[in-house]
Amino acid sequence: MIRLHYYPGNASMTPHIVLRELGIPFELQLVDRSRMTHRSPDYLKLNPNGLIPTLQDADLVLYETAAIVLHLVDTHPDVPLAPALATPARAEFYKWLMWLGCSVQPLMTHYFYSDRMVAPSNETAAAQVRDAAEQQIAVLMDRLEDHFARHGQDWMLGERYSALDAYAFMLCRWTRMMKRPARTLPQLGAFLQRMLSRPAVAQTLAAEQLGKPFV
Ligand SMILES: N[C@@H](CCC(=O)N[C@@H](CS)C(=O)NCC(=O)O)C(=O)O
Repeated sequence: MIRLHYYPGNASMTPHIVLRELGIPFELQLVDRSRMTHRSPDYLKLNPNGLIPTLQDADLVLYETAAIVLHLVDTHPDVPLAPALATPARAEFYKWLMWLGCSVQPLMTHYFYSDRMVAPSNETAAAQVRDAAEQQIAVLMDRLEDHFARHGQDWMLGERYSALDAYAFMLCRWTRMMKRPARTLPQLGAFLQRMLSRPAVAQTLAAEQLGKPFV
């Protein structure tokens, strides 16, 4: 059975939502960050980066959120969470997946782990990194807002829901304590509400025992 190593609210939320959207059996394995389990020898054997998530699918051990998403959608084509291979729509899917994973998510890392980006104990520099990351995240949230405004549809790819929406939901959710949360933007606010009304998302939040505010 597929096993997802997760921690509540972490990057594991995207594959968690995708697994529930697929409606396939899987088990959740908590990586207890409060006990530094993600740096334990056993976990490092699965994911030498010591990061969450990791997915086990039979003998396959996979890390990196975007790679896990692609593996899940490719192995379950009966539930189309991505456009067909070698189509323009699939190329758009790749573009947005990489944009979320390679452009937005690393800025989140700078924001949440700003102390790691500077010399040890340099709190002033860490605050500057955090503020700069927050400003750049706001610019990218505006870009996402514009994307929705331009196509005027419900989901990242327009009319059709895809795994991208789970990824965008998670990253928008991470802005909820920032000065200008994604939920305050008209298009993204409505998108987040649409996501919250999906059973797979509600089940994910409940299973991860997350409280309000959800977004
Ligand atoms: N590029 C990785 C990043 C994963 C990542 O940064 N995970 C965070 C949680 S959201 C983590 O494990 N942090 C623990 C740490 O950095 O010590 C991915 O997408 O899987």
